[in-house]
Amino acid sequence: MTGGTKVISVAITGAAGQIGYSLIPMLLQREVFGRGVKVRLKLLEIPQSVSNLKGLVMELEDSGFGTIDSIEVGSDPNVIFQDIDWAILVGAVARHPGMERKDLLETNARIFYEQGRALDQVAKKNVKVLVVGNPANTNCLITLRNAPSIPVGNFFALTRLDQNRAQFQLANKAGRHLDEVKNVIVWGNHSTTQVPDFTQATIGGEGVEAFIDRDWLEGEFFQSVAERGGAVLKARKRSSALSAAWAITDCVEDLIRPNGVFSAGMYTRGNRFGWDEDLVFSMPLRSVERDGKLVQEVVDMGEFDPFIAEKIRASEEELVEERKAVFEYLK
Ligand code: NAX
Repeated sequence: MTGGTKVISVAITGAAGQIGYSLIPMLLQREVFGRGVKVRLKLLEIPQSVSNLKGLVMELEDSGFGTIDSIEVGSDPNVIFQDIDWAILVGAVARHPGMERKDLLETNARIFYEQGRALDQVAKKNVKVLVVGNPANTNCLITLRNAPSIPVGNFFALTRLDQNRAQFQLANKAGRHLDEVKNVIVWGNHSTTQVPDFTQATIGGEGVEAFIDRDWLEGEFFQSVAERGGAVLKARKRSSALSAAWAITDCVEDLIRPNGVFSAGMYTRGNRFGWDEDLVFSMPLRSVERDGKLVQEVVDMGEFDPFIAEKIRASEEELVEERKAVFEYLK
């Protein structure tokens, strides 16, 4: 608190990237950290992009956001992560032509290994960490394994964009308003093996199969959600940024206020589904108050539909393979 106003420290990495450009004003404008709460922005970039970042800072200053307390920029996570309440880890290296997937995993593993260690050393022990940079689930696993002093329940990987994409596809196909679509769960990896679970979803309180043919749900629906990012890239010549920023703010809100069921990747240790216990896996969560603190619990959605169970198994296998490729970065 400064002068009675609550101030929250929020680190955003990759802040000079295209998601950062949409995300930062959106977080401030939607007041996701609470009405009237001021934000101490701590923006991390690689040294070559700090100058770009300074341009963004000038724009933020010129926009006159009343919700900004201060802005700090830098390229050392040990400085930027000092005493933060939130870390939104967007910065990552994109796959460039000719780059093997294995090299992509390793390049990013190094980033999240370093940032996990920095969080462990200098962030508040109750910091909440949302990993966005791809491969998001495995990067989140590396981060939490390298930050052992922070509870594993404070780490999340973004799959809310997949949830939002799936919700739109269902509403659009059924010819109903988006608001009527509920309980769309995304299981597994944020990749093409992700599992948008239509069997739990409802439209206006009824199961989606009352409106939409099962063949379409198992075929085109799955494919269109998995390939939506690619479709945006093809059309826009740049990857999703506005919708990604919106999904990040949705997810932060889900984590800050009890707001119903949402999907995010969380650590699988102690899971009741029989999955490998050392993965970050997207699952249905709910924020609930316990002993005066807001925590996230896994929502029981009942038995899995056999088609969904098989898809979940494939996504789990993919995550196990990703983990093998980065084993040397796991503490
Ligand atoms: P950009 O390439 O526009 O921006 C990435 C930024 O990260 C760059 O400015 C770069 O300099 C910075 N960066 C790289 N290494 C860094 C490091 N070690 N520390 C700090 N900053 C670093 O990508 P953008 O479109 O903004 O996407 C960012 C990441 O989000 C990508 O990995 C992307 O694949 C991922 N996404 C994840 C999504 C999800 O649902 N989990 C959806 C959207 C997005 O595709």
